[in-house]
Amino acid sequence: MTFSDKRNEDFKANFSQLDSNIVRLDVYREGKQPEDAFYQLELESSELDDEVWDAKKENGRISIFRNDSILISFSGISFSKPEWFKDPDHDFPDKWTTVNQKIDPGAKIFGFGEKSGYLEKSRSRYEMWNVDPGGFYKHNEDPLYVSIPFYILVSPVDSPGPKYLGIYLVNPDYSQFDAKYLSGPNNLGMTVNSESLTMCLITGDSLDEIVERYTDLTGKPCMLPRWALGYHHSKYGMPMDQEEAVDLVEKFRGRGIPLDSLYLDIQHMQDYKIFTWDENRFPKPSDLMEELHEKNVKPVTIQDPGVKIEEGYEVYDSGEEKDVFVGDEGEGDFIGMLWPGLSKFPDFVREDVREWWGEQNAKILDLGVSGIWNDMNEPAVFLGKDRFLDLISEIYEKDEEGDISLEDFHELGDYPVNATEGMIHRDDEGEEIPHEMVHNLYALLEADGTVRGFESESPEKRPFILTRAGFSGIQRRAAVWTGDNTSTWEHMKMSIQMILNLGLSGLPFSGADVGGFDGDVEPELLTRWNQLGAMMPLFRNHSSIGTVSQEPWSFGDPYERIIKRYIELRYEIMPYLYTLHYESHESGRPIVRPIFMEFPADDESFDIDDEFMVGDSLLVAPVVERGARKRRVYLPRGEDGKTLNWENWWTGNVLESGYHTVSAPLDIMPIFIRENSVVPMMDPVQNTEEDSDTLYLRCNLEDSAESMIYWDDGKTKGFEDGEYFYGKIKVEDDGEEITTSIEPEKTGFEPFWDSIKVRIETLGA
Ligand code: MIG
Repeated sequence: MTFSDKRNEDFKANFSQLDSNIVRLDVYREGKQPEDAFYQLELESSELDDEVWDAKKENGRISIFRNDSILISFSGISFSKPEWFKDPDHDFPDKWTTVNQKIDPGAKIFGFGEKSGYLEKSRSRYEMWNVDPGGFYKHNEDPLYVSIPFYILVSPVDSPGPKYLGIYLVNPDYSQFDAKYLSGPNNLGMTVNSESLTMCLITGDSLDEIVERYTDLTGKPCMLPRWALGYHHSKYGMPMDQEEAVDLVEKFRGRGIPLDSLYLDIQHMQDYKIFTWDENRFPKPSDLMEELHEKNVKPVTIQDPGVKIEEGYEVYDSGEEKDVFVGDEGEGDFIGMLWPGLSKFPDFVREDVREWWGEQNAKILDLGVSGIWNDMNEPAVFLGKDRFLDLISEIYEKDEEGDISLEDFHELGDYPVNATEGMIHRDDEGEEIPHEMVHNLYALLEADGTVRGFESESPEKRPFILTRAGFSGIQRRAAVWTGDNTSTWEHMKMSIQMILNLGLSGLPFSGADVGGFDGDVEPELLTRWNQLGAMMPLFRNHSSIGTVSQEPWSFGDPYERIIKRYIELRYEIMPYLYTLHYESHESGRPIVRPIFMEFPADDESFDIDDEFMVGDSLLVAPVVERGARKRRVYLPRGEDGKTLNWENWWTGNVLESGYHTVSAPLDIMPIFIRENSVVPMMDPVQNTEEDSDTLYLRCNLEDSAESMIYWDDGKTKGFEDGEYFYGKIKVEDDGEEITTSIEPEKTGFEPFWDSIKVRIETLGA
């Protein structure tokens, strides 16, 4: 159904349907029907089914109805920048499409991917443009590394529209969202740097359904190897050489602290040249890889996109030969400054370049590297040609004036880290594509190339890619970490809100640098952050060069003992976490969820932003305040306000729904098990290669509890051919005895356990 308005710049607004739950809206100029967004998606839509949908134009508004009730209405359609627009840091071509949506005054907004700031996203403005904020970011700093133009409106119960509505702006172009209501009360404005705009409106009866459908569109999260869920250790500048790498791992093993992965940051390269090893410090990389594998530790190496310009350097030479690099608006290839100095950037837009990137990755994977860490892929460029020439002329001018000072130099040195101006791409047909159209897709396309490397090295193995930048759909290829945070309590708390919103944005596997990246961590913060990290999908300790060492043992006891205990806990609940990971791969649903996602009938739960659920059984209330030895906890109510019993994980004490102040000495992060729940567990192994022979069932049992359990070989793609175990655990207490059973749904793999033990007793800290 198409609407037009001759007075208003001849716009056309066309509604079509993807299915009975998703409508597509295209806004464009007469005669300029938009094509599907580049690379992203093919959205096959058809005429609206008038049994389900209806659309109307009244008083300058266009509204869409589903089963006779209004979904949402739009106004203010224009092909210019809106008044509320905030000038971005980058120059964009002057082509804009703007739309306002009327939203319920009481609506809450969630999603928007990787945004710092509060869990609820209204009263703020968001930009979608992948950048390196440089150094570290602050509360509400925007934009950041990842762009996901998707959000969910949750309306009050008495609102005329649906309770949940997902809105996905399909354009990967730069966009800005006004959730501050600058465009008018209860108007959520959206403007995009394009001649047309395509969005999908996703309906559903629950947040779960909305996220599932959003990932039906943009892709399901990849199934990672099991070691991805283990404890990962990383530090920029460490290990500095081969011996230190082995030594570090031996310290973990010697202290009995579980470890699954060790990261090698840029210091492992020769002069920061990607896919190389420093000759003196890492002379025998394949020996090192072998040694790490013998100790069941998976090496992950960092790879930035910038390729150093240096004849004789294999990666550069072969890139030149195949003409893989991004072009420059002027002539030749774009040249920018990155870690290795003047560099060129692969043009991942092209299929053959992604293939070439895959080959480079395959070589390093062949050597024994297990995972690839894609950093700087917004892409970050320290200094582009334009800025460089500016700098030179500024220096000349000042010099001619004869008064160039040290301060001047400092000012000149304050250059941007996102100097992508001038980049120009080519598609597979050789057509030029302005950088602005593909900027937000750069990391996603890079990941596509990286995956090819894994596939050619070993088609059977599941890839592990950790990426800093991304766009909607990155969940298909990679895990995300939330970039450069700081070793502060504020950042630890903020990470919860970021990770929860990432999960609501179709990206279930993410994590923050545990302990904080920038600055010196204090022992108490490191301890509290490891407690929190143990419950997050990605559990990686990472910090910057020149900051205090933040290994689990860095501050001795009691910190080491406590951190160790929580890393062990991580391994104990691995069967639970791995099951959640598998389910998130199948459905797109998050692993860690805001309280209200599990308890939407409980209004109070929407105000809770410092607790979260892991799956549907565990409520985690991390301590995010320095010096706190107790904390206030909200335990939500069930359907129809039903009071639930929540069991304290550590003491076995039962508390009812409502607010409580619970004790949280340094060794306790409050965790509660939901009434009638069972958490499948195993022994606290030292890494995911080790097995436990017992399946423990930790229960909070009134009468009966159920949980699913998934297990497979943890490494291969055999699960795609049915080589996995999936079943329903049931524990029942009829007042006399407790019985357990597992009803298998799939038995294509023999799971780890020989025996099953019910744990109802207190575990103790
Ligand atoms: O310009 O590789 O976010 O995790 O340790 C800094 C060094 C480059 C930024 C990443 C960080 C990594 C660091 N990198």
